Amino acid sequence: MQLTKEEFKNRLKRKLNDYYEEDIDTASTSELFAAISAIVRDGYAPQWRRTRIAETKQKEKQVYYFSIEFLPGTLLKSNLLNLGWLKTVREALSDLDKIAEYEPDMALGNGGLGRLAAAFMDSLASTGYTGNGNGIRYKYGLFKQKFVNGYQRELPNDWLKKEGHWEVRRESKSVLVRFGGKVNMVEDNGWLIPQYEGERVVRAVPYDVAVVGYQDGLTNTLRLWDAEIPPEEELNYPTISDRRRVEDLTSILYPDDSNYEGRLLRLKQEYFFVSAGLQSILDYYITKLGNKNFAQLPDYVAVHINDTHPAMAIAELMRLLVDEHRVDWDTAWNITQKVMSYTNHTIMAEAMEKWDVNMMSELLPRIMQIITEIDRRYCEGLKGRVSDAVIDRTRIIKNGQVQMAHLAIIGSHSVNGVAALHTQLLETEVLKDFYNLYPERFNNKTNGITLRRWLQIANPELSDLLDQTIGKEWRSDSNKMLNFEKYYHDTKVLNQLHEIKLDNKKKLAKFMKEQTGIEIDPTAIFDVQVKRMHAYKRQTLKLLHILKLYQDLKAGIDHPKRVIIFGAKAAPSYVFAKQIIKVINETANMINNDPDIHGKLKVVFLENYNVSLAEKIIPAADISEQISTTTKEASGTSNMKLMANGALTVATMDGANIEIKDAVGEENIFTFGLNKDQVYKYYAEKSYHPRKMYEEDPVMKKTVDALIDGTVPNCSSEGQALVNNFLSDNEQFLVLADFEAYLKAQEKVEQTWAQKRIWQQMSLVNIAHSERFDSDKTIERYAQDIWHLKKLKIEKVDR
Ligand code: 26Q
Repeated sequence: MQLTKEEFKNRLKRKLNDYYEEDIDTASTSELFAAISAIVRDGYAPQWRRTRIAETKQKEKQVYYFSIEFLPGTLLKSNLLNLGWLKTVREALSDLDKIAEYEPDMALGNGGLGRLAAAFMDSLASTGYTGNGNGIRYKYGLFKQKFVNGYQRELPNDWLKKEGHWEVRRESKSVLVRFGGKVNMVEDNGWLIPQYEGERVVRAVPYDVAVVGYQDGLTNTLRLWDAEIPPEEELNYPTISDRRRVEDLTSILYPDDSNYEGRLLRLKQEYFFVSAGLQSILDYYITKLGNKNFAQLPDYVAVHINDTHPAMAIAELMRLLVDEHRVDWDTAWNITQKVMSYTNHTIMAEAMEKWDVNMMSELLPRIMQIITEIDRRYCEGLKGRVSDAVIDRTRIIKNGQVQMAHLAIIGSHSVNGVAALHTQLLETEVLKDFYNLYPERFNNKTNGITLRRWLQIANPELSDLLDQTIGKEWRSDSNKMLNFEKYYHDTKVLNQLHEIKLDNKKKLAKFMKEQTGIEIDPTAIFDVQVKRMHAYKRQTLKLLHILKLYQDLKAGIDHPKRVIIFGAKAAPSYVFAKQIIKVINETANMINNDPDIHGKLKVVFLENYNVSLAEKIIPAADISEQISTTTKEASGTSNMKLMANGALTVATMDGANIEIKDAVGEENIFTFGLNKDQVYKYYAEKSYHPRKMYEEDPVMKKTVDALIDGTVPNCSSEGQALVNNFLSDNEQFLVLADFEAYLKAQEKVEQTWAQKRIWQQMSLVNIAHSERFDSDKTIERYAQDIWHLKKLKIEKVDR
């Protein structure tokens, strides 16, 4: 029996009355939110319990997804949707959207990597696999971004202060994690066991968040760890600053998304959640599954490490098996390799994690010993079989540093990239020595997105149109979306598509007006670039395009009306990224207030881009900017969300853009720019001389000069910094090399915009083919190829 409107209202009345002695029309938004979320928790509780029981009974293999970031956004609507209640509740409460806005984003991640982890959690539950997330319960999520005089300011994101949380504290599942001290190996019955001295003991307390699968899926668990002082250790933490050091462990999420910094606290965080997670896995294996035969562990457990941040799991599992459970080294190593698998998310050298050996020895003496032994055996095993140079390049410990990617590859049975090109580059360039050694370990798993959130929740109007045309099955079977292509010549559907987009643009225009005061014409082209601010993603190329349009309009050269919308946070320590923000904000200010432009061009940089803001912007986009330097964007996922919502992509042949092009066909995407061979040629031959390009191309020169000739006000030093960067032979991201091609691609955009029907048709093809990037499909491939999972059988429940 499905929940009816009346039944929902009765439950809501009861909760409001019990908790607050209020009624639906007298309760405040926060009270309504707390009451509705309590009803939702009651709704999934039976399924959560059944999933747990089925797990212990059926004993199917489970995957544990270890990630230092999870970025689910808000959970109210997605839980309602997955319970099958969203429509009913929307009908019962006209202001559901307003109530839902009360919920703070669970922003325990920086960007793509964290969002992918959240999407995978949803997909595992929805496709029927038992998958558990393992991460950190940060007290403060990713910083809140404000602009002051055009500069980025960072404010703390105190997401836990509001009530109505989804988490359950599971004190009884706490474990202890040890740091520092000295370790001596002593003999015990012929076995060398470590004796610790003077170490600090921290208690890891799990907070479990239910991951509700779609419709008849499972309800899985995302386990996030908090750090506390163990009650029995109180005396070892006598001072306030001792106590604070424990709190600090899980206090903040590192806001750097690509620049590696070897900070001690980060190393502590990594070990903390890895050790806690593995201990709880082994506890479960021993007590619930009643198994002490660790050789069988790989038949029951897969541990996946999301980038190298959890790579210490390899050494920690060895420690637990060898030291705590007395498994011999070779057996333990065999088990570990079979259990572990690793996803790489970047080829950029500056993002590769390396930890100082001395730092690691001091903080984690036993782990460092184990890594040293893994490294020693690795080198010894290869000696004489491959050249010393290869051993030297691939070993784990080098120049006093632990190469985490090498540890991850050596200790895993699977290494995957996140888009076809990215995996190819791993195999042929970045990790080619490893590929030659272990070709069978390498595989590609192109990223995906949860279409449920990006269509059914963010774009209900488009979802209704799909229902009316192709039927509702696409909601649980995304393959069906391909049928939407049958409406390619259907004028009525094309017009409806246009109306829906216009409607979404009106809503966003209203929101932008409220946020920024800028007046927006919803019939203009909405040109969107949303992602972290980074030199390689080239928001700068978009900026140059804006300046070119501005100069044209000033000179009387006409262009269709356009609104350029940015959303991007810069890492607080990333000076260049912050300079770009300042310059874009000043450029926006100048253009938006220039009467000569007559509103033909507007630039809106929305503050604090996050999942919730993405849900507002993406359904309103006409153009999706995916303009990274080819080879640099591992995959990208906003590209997928935008195409699913009918935006047309302007793209370099980088990351998953290539697969988007393959899916929609060349005629339904605007591609431009250097290909991978051209990019590598510039690097190899050191033949990039942008100043020459600039001197020889008057259009380029005039555009770039706008940053330093006083055209853009209030940012002369930042403007100069950008220009110096563009003109340097060392500028790795080749901005000026792609400038002309980018302008040409944008001219094509304008010509296509003038042919409304063709635009709608292209949009329709993009929507239909976004099915290819459904994360349910990605997760099926991980489940089959890497983790070897079987689906859990579970009965349907009444909600
Ligand atoms: C590392 C060390 C110390 C502190 C922070 C970090 C750190 C944190 C986050 C390094 C990297 C990240 C995040 C990387 C990320 O989001 N990468 C993106 O992953 C997406 C999912 O695979 C891809 O689509 C994007 O192309 C990739 O940039």
